[in-house]
Amino acid sequence: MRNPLPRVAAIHDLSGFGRCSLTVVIPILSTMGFEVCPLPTAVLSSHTAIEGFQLFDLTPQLPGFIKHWKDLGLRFDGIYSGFLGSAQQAAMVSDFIDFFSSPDCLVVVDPVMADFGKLYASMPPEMVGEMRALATKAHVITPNITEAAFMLGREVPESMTEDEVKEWLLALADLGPVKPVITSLPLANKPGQSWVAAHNHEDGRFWVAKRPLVPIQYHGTGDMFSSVLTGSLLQGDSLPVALDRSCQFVATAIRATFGYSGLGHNEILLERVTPTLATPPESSGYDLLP
Ligand code: PXL
Repeated sequence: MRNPLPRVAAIHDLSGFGRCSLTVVIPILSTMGFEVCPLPTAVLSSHTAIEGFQLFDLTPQLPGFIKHWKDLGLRFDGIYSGFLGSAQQAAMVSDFIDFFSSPDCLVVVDPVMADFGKLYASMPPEMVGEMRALATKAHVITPNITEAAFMLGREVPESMTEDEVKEWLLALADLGPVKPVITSLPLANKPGQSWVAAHNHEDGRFWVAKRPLVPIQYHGTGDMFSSVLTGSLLQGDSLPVALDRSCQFVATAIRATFGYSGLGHNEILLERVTPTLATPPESSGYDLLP
């Protein structure tokens, strides 16, 4: 029997402050009409970019949690992983996917580990190889440009042409995922624009969505992007519509926040914009990359 409310296993950390992972994933997917079952990978006082963060790694607890879910006979329509508490967890998530996925289950791996050319503070270097291996199990992966470079063993580019973006997407698809997406693309000759691109290896097409750049970085926007993309694909949207909706949602959240003075990088006003996810998708614009 199908789950009357589609159910998603969300394998991410719980960070008390800083707008990321489960505190972003749950409200977004829940507003989009999904039951979210969190499998917490770690509990933190805040995300790891805030000095003094406290991290409690749940690696020893994961096998017991997963066994309980197996005993309960849970079935999932989506499996969506993100920040892992240790490199060993990647193999656990991989086994989780082998056990719980079915032909109709969408598997999304956000290989959260790095940004701006550097691994996050808690990330061991082995995480790169482990995330690359985990990505082979996913239908969709959503690395930012730094994570994509690390997974492919390449330098993080300062700028890229559209042809290079296509070649990177093909290289990511070669790792296994049929729909690779790259965010935070440094497009040459496109100052003032934020680009995300995707490839559907089934039909060979490449897609791009872009928005005017707002001159500020807020934490958690990558998690917002991947969560909306996951929800949109699970709702049955095409890849370019899902890309466009995710990009639009992040742009709306940034604009809703930027107009206030005094809000910091960790204070994006998510709840101000989550209700927009409950309405039918309104296309703002995507392009086919020729
Ligand atoms: O937003 C990605 C993310 C998720 N979880 C934790 C993080 C980060 C990025 O820094 O530190 C704990």
